[in-house]
Amino acid sequence: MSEQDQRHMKRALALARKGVGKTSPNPAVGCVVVKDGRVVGEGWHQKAGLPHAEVNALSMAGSEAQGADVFVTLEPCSHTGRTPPCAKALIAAGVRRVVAGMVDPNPQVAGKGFALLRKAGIIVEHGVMEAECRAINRPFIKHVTTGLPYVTYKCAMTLDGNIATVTGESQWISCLDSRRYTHRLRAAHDAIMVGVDTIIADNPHLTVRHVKGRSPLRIILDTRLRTPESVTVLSESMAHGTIIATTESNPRVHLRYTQQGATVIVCDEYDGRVSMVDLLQKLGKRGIQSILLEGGSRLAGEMLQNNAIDEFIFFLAPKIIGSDGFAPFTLRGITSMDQAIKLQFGQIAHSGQDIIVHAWPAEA
Ligand code: AOF
Ligand code: ZN
Repeated sequence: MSEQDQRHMKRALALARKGVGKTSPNPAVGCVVVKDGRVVGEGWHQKAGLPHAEVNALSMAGSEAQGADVFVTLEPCSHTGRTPPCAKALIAAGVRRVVAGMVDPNPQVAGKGFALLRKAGIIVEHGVMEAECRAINRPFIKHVTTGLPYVTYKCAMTLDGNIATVTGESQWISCLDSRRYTHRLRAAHDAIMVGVDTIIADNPHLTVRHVKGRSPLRIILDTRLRTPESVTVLSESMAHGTIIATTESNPRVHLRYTQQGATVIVCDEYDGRVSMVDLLQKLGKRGIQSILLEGGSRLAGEMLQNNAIDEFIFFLAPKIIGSDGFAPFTLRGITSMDQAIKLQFGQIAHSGQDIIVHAWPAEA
């Protein structure tokens, strides 16, 4: 790959990033059209239902697209979804070469876009800056290939690993900058998930307030339907965006919540609790691509044990609470280090007085 190709793909990635967190259930995609070394078109996918990145870039390029090279972070689509196939638009525009970051993992595309382009005599290359292209679409890749949502667990903890004091108080462990960051995270997810104990203890809003952006759905795990009807997330303006996941199928009790506008999902029971596997499958089917898991520790421990957490974001505050506090995961029975759940660190950054640590499950 030439230095110039890499430069153009970098630009396509920067364009794609403008859409990250806004395109669900679609991927974020960026595209650059280059003619005789000059950029003549740029575009990115802004929202599901709106034109794809290639179509936006081609429309900016106009007749200059004829004979041009196209750099796109994802394989151009070959199917008609909410919008027509990009591969056909590229063929119609008469481009010479298409350089893509990665194959579209959507089974409806998965190589068919490249095949269409090649059949029309267009030069196709792919795998350019593939790792970076994949990294911006982890939730899309997981959801489109497995049907399951991508789960990110976020927690604020003291430097000695506590998420609350013995009385359950946790406001505030992290600084204002970190809380703003959390609101940006919320705005970029389809749903926030918490356990019913968190709802009872904190009566949280679970909305986006500190930054601009839309509030995601709220999912409460509530095996025995203990959520009080008076909580904030069931208030008139919020209940329609709240889902209660339970195992109880008592329609009379459901009515308490559904009459307020909330949705109740009845799941299989596993070990006396909502089956995580069943719940995640049901949420995935509803088109929920990404979930921000915000606690409490029992739910986080259970999700961890089910290998259901895809990404971890820890805010580390320079504070110490000591041994009366609560740990971020309720998880018992690990007695030797080789039983430890192993993670690998990703990006580490400062956030006001805190440190943000990204981690992923360690590759086996
Ligand atoms: C592209 N360029 O910018 C995006 C692509 O329903 P539709 O028509 O929006 O199609 C959605 C699918 O198209 C999505 O699942 C993914 O496979 C692909 N997204 N493809 O060529 C784009 N956003
Ligand atoms: Zn497309």
